[in-house]
Amino acid sequence: MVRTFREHHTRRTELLDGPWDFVKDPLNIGVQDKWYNRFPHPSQSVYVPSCWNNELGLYEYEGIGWYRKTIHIENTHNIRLIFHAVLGHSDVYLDGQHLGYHYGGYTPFEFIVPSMAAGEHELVIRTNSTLDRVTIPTEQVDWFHYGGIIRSVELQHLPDLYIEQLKIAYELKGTAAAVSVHIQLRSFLQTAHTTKLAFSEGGQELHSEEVQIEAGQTLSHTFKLLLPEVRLWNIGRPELYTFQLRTEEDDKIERTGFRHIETKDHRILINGAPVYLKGVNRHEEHPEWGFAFPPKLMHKELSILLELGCNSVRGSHYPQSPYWLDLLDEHGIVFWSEIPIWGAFLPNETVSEPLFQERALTMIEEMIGLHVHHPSVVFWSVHNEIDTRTQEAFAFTQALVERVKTLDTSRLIAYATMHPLEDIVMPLFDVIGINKYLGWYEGEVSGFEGLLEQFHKRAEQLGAGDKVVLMTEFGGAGLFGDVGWEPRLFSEDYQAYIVTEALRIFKNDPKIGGTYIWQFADIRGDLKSSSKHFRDRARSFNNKGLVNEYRKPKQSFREVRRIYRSWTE
Ligand code: ADA
Repeated sequence: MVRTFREHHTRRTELLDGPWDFVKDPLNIGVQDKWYNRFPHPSQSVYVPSCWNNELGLYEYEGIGWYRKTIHIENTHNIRLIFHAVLGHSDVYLDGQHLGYHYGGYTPFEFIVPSMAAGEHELVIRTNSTLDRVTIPTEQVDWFHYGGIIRSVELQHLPDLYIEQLKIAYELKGTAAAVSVHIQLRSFLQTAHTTKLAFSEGGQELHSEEVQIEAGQTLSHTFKLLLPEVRLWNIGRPELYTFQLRTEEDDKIERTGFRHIETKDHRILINGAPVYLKGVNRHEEHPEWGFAFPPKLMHKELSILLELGCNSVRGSHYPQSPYWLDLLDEHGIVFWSEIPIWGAFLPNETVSEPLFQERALTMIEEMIGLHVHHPSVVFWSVHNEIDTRTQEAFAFTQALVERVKTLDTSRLIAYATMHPLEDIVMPLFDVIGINKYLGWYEGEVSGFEGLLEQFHKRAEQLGAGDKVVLMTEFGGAGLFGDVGWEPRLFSEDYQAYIVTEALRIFKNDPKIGGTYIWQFADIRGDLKSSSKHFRDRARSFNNKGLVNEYRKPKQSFREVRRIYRSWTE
């Protein structure tokens, strides 16, 4: 299951999850040797979705991997193949023909095959997880370089006239919602055709009309409706609406919620009321599954976050599973969504590279396309910790922010900076996120008071003094089980001390609108004996989790639970 609800009742869909043949290609000979025509022997069987690094013998493997699956089509049909997420570069082949290429990692891509003949077909995908200086993320990144097909592969049977897109936007006027429904229909027919459209919610038809579509064409069409009284989605009070669009032969279901987001007096307002965000940073990662995080564990993760008293999650550092966002929608938790530009060691020249920029813009489009209907998403974040002191970063940021604005103006545009006192990009945003590790990488945790004082002055000077400021990262490592009488570095005690002291300081600052602790759970790190980076990652893990990698609570978890639950604003 890819979502918590069905996206189609009429359209036939199936997941191609399960065992696929897999072979690694460390010498990059597969293309030359035409593995897409004849898959090599021997191969091993790997479960999809998964990361290959969770298989024995592939723990450290970064590079090219080929997958194969034989699919059976009962009757000749138009087929849509959706790859919900594949890490890195993907080339897809069907019966030896190249269907196309995609670069990314955490967003879907698809291919349409009209009139696919009945019988057996061979689907092959060549993936490459290698990171370099213009991939996103680049080779210097603080998480493990996993590879593989990390989310489901889906096969859909399309009728000759099918729904290609359904997009629901709205504006609230009090409790009335002015809804604008944008649809795209595509025809494989040889002649013009008229079809009846019906749009409904909860079994009640809201709109119907007939539309004509020319032979072989795509029709874009928008209709508007007014819902006189809607119940609003809010933190902890998640009202959701499930809309269905039907044609004579096809359907598409989208779920959304109605809420209004704005900022005022350094606070985020949801439906006019200020909220203080109590959050954590969450990687969608686990030692047994890597980034192919199973839905069952997401349910458990959600219970732990609710237990902690959180009302928000930062999806560090990439677009997370729609299933996870469905759960957040259903429980009224605010989500921060971002693309995987991880900049702490990003060379400044990289941000001016056209290929890097093009990839970033595509990732923004794909992230918004994927998550746009989720009411839980309040922030679109464009990068994390790039060198925002430079003109290159300013120009790049401007392009990213502009792209977000062309796609969605209903959310807040955000980023996270590690240079709060020198940053020049602040004025471009609605929300500034500060990442600082006082008490861990530098200084004492008490230094946050002085730092924030200076930051607010500087923001004022830059004309950004009225922005919402969130503490998007802070914390320190605590090795699970290492407790003692004194708070030593790397002990659970010291980690709990840093986090609680930082939370106290931030909550006393009226210009801070929320906190995201780094991080929810320990994650596997990118520690290499040959590299100068991440040398403090004991066990090859980033150990700053409030829970360890198996979601067992540390002392910091219990302290934060006490604090977050006591904050009632
Ligand atoms: C950065 C970064 C995180 C993580 C953290 C740390 O702020 O954004 O991904 O690497 O530092 O643990 O040092």
